[in-house]
Amino acid sequence: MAGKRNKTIITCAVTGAIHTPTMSDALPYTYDAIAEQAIEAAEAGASILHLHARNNETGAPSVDPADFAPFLPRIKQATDAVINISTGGSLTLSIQDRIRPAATFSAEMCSMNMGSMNFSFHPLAKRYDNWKFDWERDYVANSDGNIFRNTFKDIREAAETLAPHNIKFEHECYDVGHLYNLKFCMDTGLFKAPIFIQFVMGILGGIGADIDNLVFMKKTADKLFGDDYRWSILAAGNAQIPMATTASQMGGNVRVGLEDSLFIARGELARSNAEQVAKIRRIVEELGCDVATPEEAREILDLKGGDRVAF
Ligand code: KMH
Ligand code: ZN
Repeated sequence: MAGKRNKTIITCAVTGAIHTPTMSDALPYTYDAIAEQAIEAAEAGASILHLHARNNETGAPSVDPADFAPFLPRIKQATDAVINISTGGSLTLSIQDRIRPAATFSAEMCSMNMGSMNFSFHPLAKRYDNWKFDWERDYVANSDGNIFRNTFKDIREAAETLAPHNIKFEHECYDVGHLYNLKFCMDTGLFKAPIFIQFVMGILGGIGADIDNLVFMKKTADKLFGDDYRWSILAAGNAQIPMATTASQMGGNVRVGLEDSLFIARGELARSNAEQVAKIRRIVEELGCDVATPEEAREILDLKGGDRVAF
C-alpha cells in the first residue's frame, strides 16, 4: 500500500522591498507586475503569497494601504491563494506604520519579525553599480548602520492591534534567539497554536544558511514548541533552493520568491517568481512530497479563510 505523502506548503515572496533593490528587471514593483507575477506564482503551485508594495513612481518600499489596494483584489479574484501581507515594510519605518496594510485589509496572514537586528546588505553597494532608482544606492550602503527594530514592545503592540482580525502570523526568526523571543511571547498569551515559524537564514546580521544551523533551529523549535508549531524555511540568495530542498526532506515547508533571491541557479537571474515556484515544486514532488493546495494550507495552519478579509 502506498504511504501517505507529506504536504509541503510553498510560500512565494513576490516583490522585494526591505533588502531587495531593483537589481533585476524581473523583480516586480508596479501594481500590475506584482499582480501578474503573484497570480502566475499561485498557478505554478504557491499556496501562500507574501506581499510587499512599492510606490509606483519612486519605487520606494511602501506601507501605504493605497499602494496595496490596486493589486490585492486582482490577486484574490484570480486565485485561491492565501494572501500574506508583510509587516516588515522597510528598515526605517515604525511598527505602527508597518502594520497598517495588514490591519486595513484584515489579511489572512501577515509577517511578524521576532527580534531586532542589524539587517544588513551593505556589501551589495560595492558589488553593484546600475541602480534603477536614486534612493537605492544610499539605502543599501547605509544598511550597515540600520537597526531593523522589532522590540518586545513592538511585537506586543502589533499582536494586540491585529488580534481582532484573527490573522495568522508568519513568525520570521532570523536566529535562534528569535525562537526564544517567540516562546516568551507565546507564554504571555500573544500567539495561539499552531504557530507558523519561518526560519530565515543567510541574512547578514542573522544566522547563516547551512544544514547544521537548520538542524539547530529545528531542534530548538521542537524543544520550545513541541507539537504547537509548523515551520518553513527561507534562505536568502543562492542558498534559497538548496536549503528549501533540504527543509522539505525534513518535513518542513518552503518559501521562495524574488524578495529573497533574484536567482534561479548560481549566477543565473530568475525570469519570474513563478520560475522559482515551479523549480521547487518539481524538486519537492520528485523527492516524494505533495504540494499543498491553498485549502490544505488553510487547514494545516488553521487560517480564518479567504472570505474573511477586507478586500
Ligand atoms: N525577505 C525576508 C528576509 C517581512 O516582510 O516582514 C524578510 C521579510 C520581512 O520578509
Ligand atoms: Zn517580506
